[in-house]
Amino acid sequence: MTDRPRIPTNLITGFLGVGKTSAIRHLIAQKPAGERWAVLVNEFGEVGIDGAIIESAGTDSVAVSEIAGGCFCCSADAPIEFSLMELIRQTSPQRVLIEPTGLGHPAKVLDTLRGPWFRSVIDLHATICLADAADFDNPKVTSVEVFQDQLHMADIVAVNKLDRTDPVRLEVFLQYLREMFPPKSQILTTTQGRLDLTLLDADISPERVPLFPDAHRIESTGQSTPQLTSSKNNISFLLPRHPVRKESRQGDRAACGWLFSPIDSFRRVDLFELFNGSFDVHRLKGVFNVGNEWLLFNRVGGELTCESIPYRRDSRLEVILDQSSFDWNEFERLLLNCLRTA
Ligand SMILES: Nc1nc2c(ncn2[C@@H]2O[C@H](COP(=O)(O)OP(=O)(O)O)[C@@H](O)[C@H]2O)c(=O)[nH]1
Ligand SMILES: [Mg+2]
Repeated sequence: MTDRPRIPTNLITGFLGVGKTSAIRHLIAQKPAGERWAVLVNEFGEVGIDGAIIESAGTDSVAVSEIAGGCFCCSADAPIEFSLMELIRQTSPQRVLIEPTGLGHPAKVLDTLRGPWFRSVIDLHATICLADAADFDNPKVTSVEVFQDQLHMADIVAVNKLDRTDPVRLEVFLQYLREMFPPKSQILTTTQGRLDLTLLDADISPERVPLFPDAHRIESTGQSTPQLTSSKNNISFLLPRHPVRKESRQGDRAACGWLFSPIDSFRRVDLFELFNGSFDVHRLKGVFNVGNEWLLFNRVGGELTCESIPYRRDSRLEVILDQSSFDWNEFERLLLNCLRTA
């Protein structure tokens, strides 16, 4: 592998729900014909959704791998080295994009990419942080050291969700970004993660060091270590109406995911009602068979959106809360109530 040209690689960072996956989908849509790309996605919850979303957006020339069940920045046995090397070995990509979890600290990943495993394989390009000006107004988010370091370690900050950003708040946030040191290579605004392909190869300097290198370091929670999931693996274990449930917890956040048989079909109105409920969701995402089509649900804070998606493998849901415990049994009962009767 060492005699090949090093592979341009970008980290696409940002807090929960800011638009990282949307940005990757948009970048994939601009991929030059004939180029092979690989995308490595890390998910906080045990049931990965982003891999499915990105796979649906791509073509055969985009390989997607997903590490679910914890951040690769803070888990003792996080297999980023193995999984990324394997992805590169199997697919010989001409570009690699990496989406860490919204709770992920970029420092360890950047160190790994610059370290002995990848130095001769990867050519580290711009780290692009998506950000939401509303988060900058939310003390629950601004107090998170990982959030601060995601901004601090980015070469480029793209302030997303401009369509629902108050202009005064936006200006305050932009001013903060302009005053950061070392200065950003670029600061831009966008919606729906629309990043221009040229950003991936933008000039970057200098090498940035974290403000909080110990934020989000290894925690021993007793939870399982991250799994390299190919969502393709799960189907044979899924019986209709008997979902597999995977709970996890990190610090003061609880997460839970479900996998349903592809045969299970849900009533969309009931899903809308359940997902719009008044529980303290930080992030909810899922893909569901609703009979005549499959839908991708996305909730960030109180905002729920839904779109059609070509993914067909299984229905799956991941919920991340801003609280450490929750009655998941009751939530699962309500979820099962959304199933159509056979
Ligand atoms: N209103 C609005 N919603 C957006 C924008 N960009 C992304 N979203 C939505 O925000 C949610 C989270 O986006 P996603 O890309 O999955 O964020 P990620 O968690 O950072 O990967 C999805 O429902 C997106 O459709 C935007 O510019 N404006
Ligand atoms: Mg994502």
